Amino acid sequence: MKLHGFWRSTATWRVRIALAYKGLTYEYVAVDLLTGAGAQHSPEHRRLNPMAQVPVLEVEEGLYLTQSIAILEYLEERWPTPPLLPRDPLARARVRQLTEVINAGIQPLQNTGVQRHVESLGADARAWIHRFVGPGLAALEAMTRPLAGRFSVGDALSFADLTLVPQMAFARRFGVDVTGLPTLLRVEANCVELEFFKKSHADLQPDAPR
Ligand SMILES: N[C@@H](CCC(=O)N[C@@H](CS)C(=O)NCC(=O)O)C(=O)O
Repeated sequence: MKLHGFWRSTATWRVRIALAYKGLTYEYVAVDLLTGAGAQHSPEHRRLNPMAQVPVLEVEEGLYLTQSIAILEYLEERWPTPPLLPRDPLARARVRQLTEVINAGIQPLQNTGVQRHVESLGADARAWIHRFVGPGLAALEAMTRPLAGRFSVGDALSFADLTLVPQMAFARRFGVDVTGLPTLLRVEANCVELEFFKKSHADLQPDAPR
């Protein structure tokens, strides 16, 4: 497999953790989102993903999957062990609920293209990010509190944790106050001590600045 991504892209980071957790090897293709107009807009990349975003997982020669959560679902169905979804239907739905708070409710409002557009309108992209990421994480904290054990939903690792860890890193990068989120901080701490989270960290990727 080949993962087309960018070191600090939170959506790419989710997929990296899943691949590492499941022990799957892959080739990494760096897509530089920042230099010039961004390599995500090149005709070559748009052919893989007309949304001009990362990640893209090339599952077989010439077969491309986009949308990080669809990719996680694919990896889970094709390599179910070790699992990233609980067996119980309600617990599975809870995992997806928390995952979508970030995937649909927070991340789309903060991505590079949105930041650039907000700036082009003469507004403050950082203030924009604070407006959506702070309250989004506060809502996630309230929803996670009654469900969490060692991880976001009970004691088993799931998609919800794979979306949480990169999102918390993003929040800190932009100075969003995360100190009032005790459940999310506890779950994050339990995740980041694990080896596959450590090796998936943005700063350790080949295209991260040294
Ligand atoms: N829903 C998509 C979101 C992908 C996304 O927003 N990727 C960002 C990086 S985290 C991106 O490629 N941004 C480039 C841009 O906005 O120009 C997914 O989960 O894969």
